[in-house]
Amino acid sequence: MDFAPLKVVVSGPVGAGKSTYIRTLSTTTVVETDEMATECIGKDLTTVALDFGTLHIDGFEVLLFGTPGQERFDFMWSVLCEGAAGLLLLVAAHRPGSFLKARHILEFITSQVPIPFLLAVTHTDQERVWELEEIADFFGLPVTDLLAVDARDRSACARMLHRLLERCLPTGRDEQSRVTA
Ligand SMILES: Nc1nc2c(ncn2[C@@H]2O[C@H](COP(=O)(O)OP(=O)(O)OP(=O)(O)O)[C@@H](O)[C@H]2O)c(=O)[nH]1
Ligand SMILES: [Mg+2]
Repeated sequence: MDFAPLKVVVSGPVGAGKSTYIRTLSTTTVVETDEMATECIGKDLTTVALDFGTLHIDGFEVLLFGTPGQERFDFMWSVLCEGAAGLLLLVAAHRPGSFLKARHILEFITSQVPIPFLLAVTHTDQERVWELEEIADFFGLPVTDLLAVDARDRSACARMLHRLLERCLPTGRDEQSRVTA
């Protein structure tokens, strides 16, 4: 039985790993809109419109749409969230200064489209990181809404997506996540 493709939005503050996450998981050529950053954001390139990639997982075709992280491109959030089945909000554990912004993104998106979401906590391998429980407290969420993920690690990214799909599909499948390579 064929299922309609599922749209998943990957959002979060600058440098959380959104573009990396989509690049890591996509099995088709990723559409990227990274340009040289005009502000000091701790890296050279930044997404200015969207990232787009696709993959098959758990029998579904998933369309991954990444948002820009910079505030001045905030208008893209609602554009990209139209028709989305779920949201992955990426938050870098070593950048607590970005948590408020991340909470704002989460509140904005889920107030526009009340979709299931998970917090993907990246950069947990860095020094001086916040623990998952502390981040959950900051967001006022149960710790079960958070999962540590290295956006460069394909298995970890697939596990995260599998967990989100279980939330998007109430009759979600229990079998191990299968990513088509
Ligand atoms: N050490 C470490 N690095 C990571 C992890 N996840 C992602 N990265 C790196 O962090 C950087 C994130 O950059 P991007 O993927 O461009 O981040 P982004 O969220 O798309 O940023 P904007 O488009 O500017 O909003 C990349 O250099 C990744 O390789 C992680 O868990 N640990
Ligand atoms: Mg990006």
